[in-house]
Amino acid sequence: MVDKKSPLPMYYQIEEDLKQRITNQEFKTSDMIPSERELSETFEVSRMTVRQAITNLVNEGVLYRVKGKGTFVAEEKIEQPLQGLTSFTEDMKTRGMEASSKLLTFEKMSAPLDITRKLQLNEGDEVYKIQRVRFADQKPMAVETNFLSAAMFPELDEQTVLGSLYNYIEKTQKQPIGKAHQMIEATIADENQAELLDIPVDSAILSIERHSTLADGTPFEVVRSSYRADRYKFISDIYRT
Ligand code: 16G
Repeated sequence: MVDKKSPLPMYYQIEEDLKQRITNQEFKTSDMIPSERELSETFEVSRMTVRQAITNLVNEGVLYRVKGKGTFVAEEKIEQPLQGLTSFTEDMKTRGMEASSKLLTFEKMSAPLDITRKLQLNEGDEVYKIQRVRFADQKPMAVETNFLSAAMFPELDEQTVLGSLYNYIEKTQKQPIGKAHQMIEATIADENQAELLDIPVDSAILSIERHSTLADGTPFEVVRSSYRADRYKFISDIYRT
C-alpha cells in the first residue's frame, strides 16, 4: 500500500510495492499484473502515476509490456559474477542453459590502429574480426565482436567460432588463458543492436570491453560485448582490507 503523507513519490512507492509482491511470489515470472485501471483503484492514485511506476519497472527489466495484452513479470536477471575469467559457453553451462551463437562476421583484416596497440601487434598485422550473437536457450543475450591476432590462430575457421572460442584457444595454445582487463559502461541499443537482441531501440545495454592475455602475458583478444541490461546484472564481492 502507499502512504500519501510520505515524502517518497507515489510512483516510487508503487514500484516498491510491486517489486515486493514479485519477491513474495504473489506475481510470478510471466504472470500478468493488474491493469493500470485496477492498480489506480487499488492504490487510489491517478492512472498517470501508475503508468509512471510501470514504465520505470519496464525500463529496469522487472516488467515487460505486450501490445494489446498487458504487462507481465519478466524473468529474473542472470547474475554474472565479475570475479572469474569465464567464457559465455561456460557461464551458460553453469546455469544449466544451452549456449549457441549466430555468426554475423568472420573476416581477416588489417588490424585497426587501436586494436594493433591493444594486441601489441605491428602496423599492418592481421586480425580476425568475429561478430556473434550469443544465445542462452535460444534467447539472444549479447552481441560480441572479437578481434584476435591472426598469426596466433592460423587455423581458426567459421565452424570453430560457432562453438567456444576459449575452448579452442586453450586446446591450441601452449599457454592457458591467464587474465583479462575489463571495462563496463552503460549505453543504449541502436537499431542494429535492438534488432539482433530482440529489444526495443534505446533499451539499456551493458557494454563491456575485455582485453585478455595468455598466462605468459601475450595479449590474444580484444572483445566488445553488448549485453542486454534487462537480462543481466553483474555482481561482485568486495572486501574492506
Ligand atoms: C565471454 C567474454 C568474451 C569471450 C567469450 C568467449 C564477457 C563480457 N565476454 O562472452 O570476452 O570472448 O566469452 O566465449 O564475458 P566462448 O568461449 O563461448 O566463445
